[in-house]
Amino acid sequence: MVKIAHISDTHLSHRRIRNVRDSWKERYRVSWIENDFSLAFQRALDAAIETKCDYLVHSGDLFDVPVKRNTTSPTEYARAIAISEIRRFLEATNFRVPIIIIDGNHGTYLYRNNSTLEFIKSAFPENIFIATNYDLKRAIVKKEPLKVEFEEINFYLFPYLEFKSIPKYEELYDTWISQCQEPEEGKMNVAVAHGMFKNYDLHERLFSFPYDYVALGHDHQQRKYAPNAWQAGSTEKYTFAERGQEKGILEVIIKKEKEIEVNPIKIVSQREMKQFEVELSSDMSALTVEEKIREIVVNYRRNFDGNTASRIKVKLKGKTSLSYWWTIEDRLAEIQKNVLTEEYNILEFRWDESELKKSIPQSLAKTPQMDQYLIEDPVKDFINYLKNLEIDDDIKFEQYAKLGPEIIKEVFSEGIISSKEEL
Ligand SMILES: [Mn+2]
Repeated sequence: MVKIAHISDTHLSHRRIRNVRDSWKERYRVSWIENDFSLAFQRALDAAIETKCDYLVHSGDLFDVPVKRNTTSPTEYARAIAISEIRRFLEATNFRVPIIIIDGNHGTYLYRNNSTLEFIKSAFPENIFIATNYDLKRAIVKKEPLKVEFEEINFYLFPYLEFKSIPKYEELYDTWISQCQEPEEGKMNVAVAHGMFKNYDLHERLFSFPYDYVALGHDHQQRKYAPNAWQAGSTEKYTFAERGQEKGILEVIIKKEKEIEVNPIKIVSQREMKQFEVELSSDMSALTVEEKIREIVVNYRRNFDGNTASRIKVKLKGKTSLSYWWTIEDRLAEIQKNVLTEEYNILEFRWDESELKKSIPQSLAKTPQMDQYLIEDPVKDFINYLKNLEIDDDIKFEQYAKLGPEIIKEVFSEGIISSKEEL
């Protein structure tokens, strides 16, 4: 029997800049939200110690940054927490538990050949085994496996890869998995991967092999993907979409007769993350809307305390007119300014108007609307949209027709995410 503690998406060094109170837990050192993620990491490792596991697996996004083109490095505070917490884990387990960590889409300089996992590895070279995005690319090119082998168990590693971005990539990746990542007979075999089907960054091929367990990361909701595959979920709420989710880690027991047992272990955060819905109608004045929102925030009117302050989102629904909306937006900005002060126990205040329908005056409504297009085939739709605009200048038309699709491809290459917040 082998016991694995599976944790994921700890996003250390996660910071929010917009819509949050400019307040620090320790001035110029660590902000409150960043501290939440540090505490969650600490709790996750506490839970892992409790399981008395034989191996600790982290399935990606240990650090929140760098991400995509944002090459910001993790904060020094987050780096120190990572090292000191891992040391604490190793000491508590007498340096007997190997730690396996893979790169996600966060914490890695995707366009450079570096990962933040490298300094973690160099701090504990005997105990930590990593696989970076770069290691994966190299393994694919050299047609070599990417795995860590122990006497009784092999770990096959699948750091994050956007294999769908180029058809050739997908083919190469598929071939590589089939040829290099096959489980070994007579041993226990575990795959560790960062990706989810919804985003097309998790390869089906992984599920064609009889791995005893597939430790998944990237999906912040803890859940079972297949009888032998689980997403551990994030350790702290990252977006408001996660406000109702239970966070935690997984204890995975693999038995000789190839039967697995997966036990979720909860991690509880002290921070409240709450969403309020406000329904608007076309005849509702900005003043009425303001009053409705003031009725919500008044319940938080007490001295600010960073340990217990809430993260609040107001979701606006229904209808309004565009001219009302401009005033409402001004009011919202005013309310935000008011509540992110010492007088309210609010850490974050934001609003979301993505589901609010704003009607525009007839005079402005003559031209076709961009949002009626870009649905089926964004590039083709864009050309149709251009035609409908009846642009007289041929040169301009050609320029738009050339530039537009390039921009669309760039924007949509990341996939369309319904919420404005990103994972
Ligand atoms: Mn991720």
